[in-house]
Amino acid sequence: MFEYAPAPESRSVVDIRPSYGLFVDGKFVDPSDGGSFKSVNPASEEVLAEIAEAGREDVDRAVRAARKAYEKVWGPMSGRDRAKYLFRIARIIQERSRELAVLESLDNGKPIRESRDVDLPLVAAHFFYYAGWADKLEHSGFGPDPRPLGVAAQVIPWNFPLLMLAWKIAPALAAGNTVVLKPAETTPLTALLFAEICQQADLPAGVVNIVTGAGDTGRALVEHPGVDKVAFTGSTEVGRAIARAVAGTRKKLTLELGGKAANIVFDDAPVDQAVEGIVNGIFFNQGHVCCAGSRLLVQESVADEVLESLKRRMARLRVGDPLDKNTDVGAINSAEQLARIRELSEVGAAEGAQRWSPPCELPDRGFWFAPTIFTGVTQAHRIAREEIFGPVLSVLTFRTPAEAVEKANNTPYGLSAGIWTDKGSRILWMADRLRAGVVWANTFNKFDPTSPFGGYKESGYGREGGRHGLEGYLNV
Ligand code: TXE
Repeated sequence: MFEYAPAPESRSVVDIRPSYGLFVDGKFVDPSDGGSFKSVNPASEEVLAEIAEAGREDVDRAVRAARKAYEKVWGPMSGRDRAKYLFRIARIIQERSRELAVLESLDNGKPIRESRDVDLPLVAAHFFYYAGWADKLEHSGFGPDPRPLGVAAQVIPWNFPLLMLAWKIAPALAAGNTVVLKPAETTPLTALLFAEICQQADLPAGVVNIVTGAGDTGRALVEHPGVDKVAFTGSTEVGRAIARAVAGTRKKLTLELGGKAANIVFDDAPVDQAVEGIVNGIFFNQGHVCCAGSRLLVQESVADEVLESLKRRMARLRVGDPLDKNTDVGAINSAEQLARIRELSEVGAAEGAQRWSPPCELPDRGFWFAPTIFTGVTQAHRIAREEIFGPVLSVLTFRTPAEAVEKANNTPYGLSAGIWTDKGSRILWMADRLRAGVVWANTFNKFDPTSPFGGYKESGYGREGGRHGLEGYLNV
């Protein structure tokens, strides 16, 4: 057992205020009914700040501010001027990336190595990338006069708080829309720091509005009649509720929902490389990843070898203090998510799969779950079908490529898949048949602002990233 005490040097780079208001029309304001909630560090259960809870009246104020900014300033502005603001935001993000990374790790629980080396560079890259589009929309195959949609309502989850914000806000602004964004209730802090960055960049008031709160705030936002576009990333269940709320209105909708990706290892794959890919696929960000490789499909002839090597590798994973640069697996984001992971893990054991975790000391405070694998899993098991959204891998085997395809596609989801093989022709054969929005070959969890991302089936619809991501915010 160890007492979680964040390294003082890292902690001091962020200046967390005791309380935060809502960011509406360029200013931090108090919520109309004074409601608030707490944001907690999941690694220590320490309260980080008191956060304003937006009610319907506050959401209305934010949507009106976004409408006014859209009609008076941002909509009529030239793409070239919009680009200047986006480039300025991108540069400030780079300049303040250490602060943003530490704050993200404190609020979310993810290892600093990931927030510093993965999330933050990608956040800046998205703003740079979409800044480059803002003055080129007329010359890029969108037709003669592509127009923004208007006011975008954006609701995001807690697993990549700032990166999901960037995926949503950067293309929306580049295309000329204004936004009201609601971060997840467990991870509002980097969105609020982003609001300060908008002020620092002199972004015109009302172009970006941040309303904090839980599901009721999100519901008020997506149901608001002044909204032209709804973009949501989160659970399939809430995605369905949002699709129902938006049906029959003029609002356009993009949904990025859950996943249950197969990471498929063939017998000709280099074992060490595949094992790194399996570990990255499921233990990156504690498995709180919609495209996590949460089902390992391993060819029967190499299953024992791959599993032995995987267990040896897992025994070397360091679980603990998210601010320690040596940490591989951080804290689970919330008590609720930990309860969900524990419940499904118990179901897996009760249904007869064999559970294994490396010996691993977990801190006594905070929310933690040891990296876990289940072997002997069949397709009927719930842990093979349901999204666990934690550091838990379900292992299945296959004999032929056709069987691998059949098993990989046997899921209501279709967000991503991975293939590990030495044969190029097999990669193409598999990729043609896998019903997943992203298929990685001999790598996993690779993201780039130039690539569209999104799902088949219950993983949602619409694409984010690349030029396709802009289409979701344009009338062409
Ligand atoms: O998600 P929610 P939760 C999956 C994952 C996880 C499960 C539950 O399996 O275990 O969902 O997580 C807002 N109208 N994913 O409960 O509730 C909410 O405030 C409008 C996968 O945290 O979907 C938050 O901002 N908004 C996923 C956001 O929706 C509503 C990422 C997501 O929360 C709302 C997260 C409503 N009625 C969870 N209810 C992924 N695809 O990456 C809630 N919200």
